[in-house]
Amino acid sequence: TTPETAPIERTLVLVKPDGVRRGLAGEVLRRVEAKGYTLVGVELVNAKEDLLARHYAEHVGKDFYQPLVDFMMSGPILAVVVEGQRVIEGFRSLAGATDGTLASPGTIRGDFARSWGSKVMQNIVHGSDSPESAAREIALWFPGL
Ligand code: RTP
Ligand code: MG
Repeated sequence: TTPETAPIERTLVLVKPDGVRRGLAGEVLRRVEAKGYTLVGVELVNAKEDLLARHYAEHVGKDFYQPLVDFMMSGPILAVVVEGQRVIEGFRSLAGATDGTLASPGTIRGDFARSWGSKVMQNIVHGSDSPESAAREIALWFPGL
């Protein structure tokens, strides 16, 4: 019999400006590598508004959209392409729930993010939510990859 395999996926991980500011970029990469995923692209980016508008196209028009974009421009972002079997779901699981207050301890957000009021967006990391989002986002942040 042939060994059981799952297709290898790629996902886009962002360590958001709060994560970089707090010195958590290495901690995020450590958790990704400890889980067994592979780093295939890493870059520190000062994102411009047009890149963020395309990245967050699904949120344009929501009340948190402009504060979110302003937050994402408040400092450098570590953009990372991560590869592995089921890595899209796997990284979302490592990241935890969007709201850091509610995210389970043991997850990146649960261990490092608190949130209230306008700070809900400061949740350390982003991870693509589907294969379609991953392909779209990787093309935006790593046009050469
Ligand atoms: P992400 O895209 O960053 O991985 O997070 P997510 O899927 O868990 O959350 P999503 O719904 O896609 O929202 C994107 C980011 O917008 C900020 N946010 N603020 N009510 C609010 O103020 C609010 N809701 C969402 C968060 O930074 C969230 O990660
Ligand atoms: Mg999302």
